[in-house]
This record gives sequence, structure tokens and C-alpha cells, in this order.
Amino acid sequence: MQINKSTELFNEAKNYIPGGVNSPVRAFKSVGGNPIFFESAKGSKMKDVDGNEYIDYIGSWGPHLFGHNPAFIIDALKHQIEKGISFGAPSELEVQVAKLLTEMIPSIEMVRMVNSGTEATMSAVRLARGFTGRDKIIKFEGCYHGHAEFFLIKAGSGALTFGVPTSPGVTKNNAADTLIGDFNNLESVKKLVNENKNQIAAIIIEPVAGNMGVVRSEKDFITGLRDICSEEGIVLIFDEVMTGFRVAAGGAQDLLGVTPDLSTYGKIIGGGLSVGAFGGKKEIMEMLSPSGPVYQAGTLSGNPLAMVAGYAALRQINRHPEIYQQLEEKSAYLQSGMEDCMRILNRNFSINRVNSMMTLFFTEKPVRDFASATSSDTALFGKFFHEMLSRGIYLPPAQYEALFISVEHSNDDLDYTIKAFYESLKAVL
Ligand code: KE4
Repeated sequence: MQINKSTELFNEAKNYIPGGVNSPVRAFKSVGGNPIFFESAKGSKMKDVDGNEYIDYIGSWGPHLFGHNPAFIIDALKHQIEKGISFGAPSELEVQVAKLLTEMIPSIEMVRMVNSGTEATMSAVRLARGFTGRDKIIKFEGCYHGHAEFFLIKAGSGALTFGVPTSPGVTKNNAADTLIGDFNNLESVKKLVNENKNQIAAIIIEPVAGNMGVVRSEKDFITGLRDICSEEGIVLIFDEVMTGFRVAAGGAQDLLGVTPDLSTYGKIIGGGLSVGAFGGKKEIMEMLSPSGPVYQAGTLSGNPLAMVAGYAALRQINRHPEIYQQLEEKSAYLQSGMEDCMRILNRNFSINRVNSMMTLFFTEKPVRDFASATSSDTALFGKFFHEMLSRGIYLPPAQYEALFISVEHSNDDLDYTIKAFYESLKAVL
């Protein structure tokens, strides 16, 4: 496998871009080696600048439910691009997307479009603080909600991967207002709520965590959070940036049967373009400027080009809910094949999967929380990652991430991946 041009580009990139990348988790820091630079992608495949082809399980970190460059999104973009990319003024497309989101997610009575998951979660917390008049929030160790300061305390994803769960630059006051609960431990939440009576504006959670690796919230825990928030006047925010339209047509709130007060979205709802959204109860959302005093804004929020891509993706989901059964079958087939391989190799690493998001943890303990997730052997993961890469399988370059299966992953792709998995695991054990 030739990767000369990738390496040249990375060395050049480091002169102009911090760490040579525009998002840290892409940098291969935790797995070693240099990141691969890509040139094109279609369906389940990506091609790098040296002409190597890979089966892609990152899917741009979640957006590509339908694989890369699905025709129905490309056609929508081509049609719109001639008419206008961004107006900085309202367009019918924004109404269509907002209306469709409220039809597809029952808890969304009103919604505001933004440009990333971070903007969505950051704005949802500000709205909850404005609505309740309270300052504090509870987040959970290992959950990642984007890079707003008050989230970068014991965060997951890249922050955890690089061993800096609490980032420099986060002020003491920010940290003081962010309380940290233990995922799947309701007692830890009850303790924080009792110690901070009437001071907590919101509890924000990934209802199915993807950023400590995949860890599903347990029923008693997530229903207990709902009860606590209802009793204490705390806004329950489901961060569905990753799980929204990924784990079910109605997202994690549909799958788990728990209704949040606010939900945040990103990734899939942009069809691959920069779109985020937050929405929920009308009485809360109407606190947002210009209908209310809580300020939030964005130059490119709801821009027509992003809206047509997002609308095309959402409409495809709405018209074809059967894709989730297809994704379940594909993903279960891959998991089962991997487990068969581990049985042959006499290993029992934990695989956590919720529909088409999955993590192989290099630990033989069941993984149900942050502590068990971080018992994984990240060095072994790094070696495994490169063995798979050398066989043309592109996995997330970090243990504490989720991989994603798309509707475009064929049985041949999955069979080839299972074979590569066996050879790669054998090579590193
Ligand atoms: P963005 O600002 O990256 O669009 O979304 C932040 C975010 C918020 N909430 C959840 C649950 C998320 O997973 C994310 C972003 N996910 C990471 C992958 N674990 C994005 C990849 C990256 O940081 O490059």
C-alpha cells in the first residue's frame, strides 16, 4: 500500500493547520502513524490520494446513513446550486425542513437550525438556562457534546482519546457550573441534584453514548433521569447529534421510549453538509430570540444548499423507514461474524452495538459505563486499527468512538471485513 502523497500532504498541512488537521480525532494521534488524505468517495468506499480504496466505517463520523454521495442528495444539490447557495434571508426550504422534523420527532414542537452539533448543544444549554433562570448543568463523564467550554469537562471523543477530558481554556467558573454524573448511575445524579437544589438548569446526555465508544443507557437510569427532571423543573436535553435518525427513525428517544424536553441534532440531518438543529417544547423554544430574550444566531443557519441536502436525507428516511431493519440485519451480520472470529481465536472482547452504530472494546469486561469502557487496551486497539487499514478497512482511528454501517455496505463488503477482522486480530494477539 503506497501512502506517499498522504504523508507529503500531512507534512505540508502541519505548516498551516495545527496538527495538520481541522478536527483532532482525524489525526491518528491515539493509533500512531499519519492520517490518510482522501480524494473521493462513493457508497461504502473511499479512495485516498495514492489511489488506495477502503471500505469506510466512519461515514464522515455519522452523517452518511445512505453512504457517500447518494444520487438523491447530489441531484437535490445540483438543482439548488443554480438557484442560490445562501440568501441570509428566510427561504421556503427552511420551513420544509422544520415542518418535516416536527412531523418525524413527536417531542419537537419547534426547532432552530444551526451549523453544527456543537452549536446545537451549546444553544440548547443556553436556552435551558434562560428558561429556568438557573446556572448549573449536569453532564456525564465520557459523553461528548461538542467543544463549547462548559462541555469540555471530563468529555469523551477526541478529548478522552488525547487524555485531556478537561481542556485548558475552560475557566473555573465554567467548570463550577458543570457538574459531572456517572453514566448509568442514577444515584450519582440524585446526589448532585440534592447538593444543588434549584440550581440546575439542565441535564444533558447522549441517550445512547457514542463518544466513550457505544454504551446504551439502561432503562432504570434514563427513565430515572426523566422523573428527576420532571420533579425538579430541570430541562432534560437528549443530545441526539449522533443517534438522531441513526439508531431508529425517531432516534434514541423513540428506541428508549423516553421523551426529553429538548433534543439536539447534527450529522445525518445535513446529508453531509454543515447542519445542526435543536428543538423541543414550544414553551421553551419560544424563549429564543427574536420571539424571546435568549439570544442565538448564525450567518449560514438554514442556508438553502444545506437545507436541500438535509431535507433530501430526512425525506428519504421518512419514505423508507424499512432501512432500519436493513441496517439492523447488516450490522448484526457484521457483529456475529466478528464474534465468530473471536471464538476461534479464543478471545471475548466486548462489542456494544445499537442498530448501525457499534464499538469493539479491547476489554473482555462488559462495557456499561465510563470506567469499564476505559479499561480497554488502547495500545492493542492501535495495532489492530493499522492491521485493518492495511487490508483496506477504514475504522475510526480511536478506541472511544463508534463505527457506522450504511445502507450501502454490501454483503461482500461485510464478508471481506469479517475476513480482514480475523486476520488483523490474529496478527496482533
Ligand atoms: P459537531 O460540532 O462536531 O458537529 O458535533 C459535536 C457533537 C455533539 N454531540 C455528539 C453526541 C457528538 O458525537 C458530536 C460530534 N461527534 C464527533 C465524533 N465522536 C465528531 C468528530 C470530530 O470531532 O471530528
